[in-house]
Amino acid sequence: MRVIYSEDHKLRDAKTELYNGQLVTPFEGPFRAEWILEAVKQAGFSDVVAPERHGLETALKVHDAGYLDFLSKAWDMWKATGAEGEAIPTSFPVRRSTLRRPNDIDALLGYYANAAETAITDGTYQAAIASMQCAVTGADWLNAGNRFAFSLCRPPGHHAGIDLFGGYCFINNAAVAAQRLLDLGAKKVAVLDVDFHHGNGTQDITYRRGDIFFASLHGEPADAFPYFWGYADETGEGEGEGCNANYPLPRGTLWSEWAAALQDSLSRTKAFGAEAIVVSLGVDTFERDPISFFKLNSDDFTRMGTVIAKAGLPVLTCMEGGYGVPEIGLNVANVLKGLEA
Ligand code: SP5
Ligand code: ZN
Repeated sequence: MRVIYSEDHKLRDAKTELYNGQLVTPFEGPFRAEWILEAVKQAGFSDVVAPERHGLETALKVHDAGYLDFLSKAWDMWKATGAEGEAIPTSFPVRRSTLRRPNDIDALLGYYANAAETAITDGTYQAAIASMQCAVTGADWLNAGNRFAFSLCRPPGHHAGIDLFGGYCFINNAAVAAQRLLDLGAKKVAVLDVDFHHGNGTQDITYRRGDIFFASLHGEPADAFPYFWGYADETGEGEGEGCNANYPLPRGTLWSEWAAALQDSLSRTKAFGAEAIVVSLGVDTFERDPISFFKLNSDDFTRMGTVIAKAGLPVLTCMEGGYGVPEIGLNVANVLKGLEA
């Protein structure tokens, strides 16, 4: 298992997250990647490398050019207004309003946001680029004939849509990795999203495409972020019809029910003809995760890796969520151990 990690994740160090009506220290902070790297090394995964430099060529195939341009300039535009705090969206296009792109930075933030908890800060874009490079480098490792890679992406990516940021995500690392595998010759790939939250950004990107099968296991949208995506009847459109599989699961879900959904998603992945699986790995399905409501324990994460490996395909694991508790490191390491078992 090659591990790809960039120190540049530290450039994403927001001071504020809008949570329960207050500006709190973000759940998604640099400590996460530190804890995960430490635990992964502790578990014996010692092949840790920095990502290769990659430009925006692959990202531009899954994201809108105006959106990436906005991300690259948002902090400077925000600072130029004299604002004291971090760049938090406050006004949004809604039902019956226009979707014309505005000029003003406050308006642009709302135009490109799918949630308001996530502030853009100095260094956010640079960290998001490094995170994306970890994913691309992992895809290249698989393309070279290797079975497994772990891209320790931070910030995460699965809530980042074609032209949307939010849910702590800016660039969709897993989607960029999937695109990279296709560009290098794969005909079909799958993205399997096991984060507690629905991978709405990945679904947005893949929904009308027939070359990427997207499956997501997540908390029921009526009760869990991102709330407005992730129902089972969202099955894809056009060339992508039948290539999207959502598995919404209730509060308190245990391994047994969760594993049944995983098994189904893997059968569908095989039937689709995927040549590789990109796993969007969130460990926020853990029983003590501070913002989620599934009940997986640390041993379940080992089982998860083993079940995914049994599909017999190359697996690129990209880091997504998982918060608050020291066990996030152990849980990630357990998935990697399970994969290689
Ligand atoms: C990558 C990832 O896991 N992103 C998750 C982003 C979740 N952000 C909003 C969470 C809202 C949780 N609300 C908890 C109830 C508090 N009243
Ligand atoms: Zn999550």
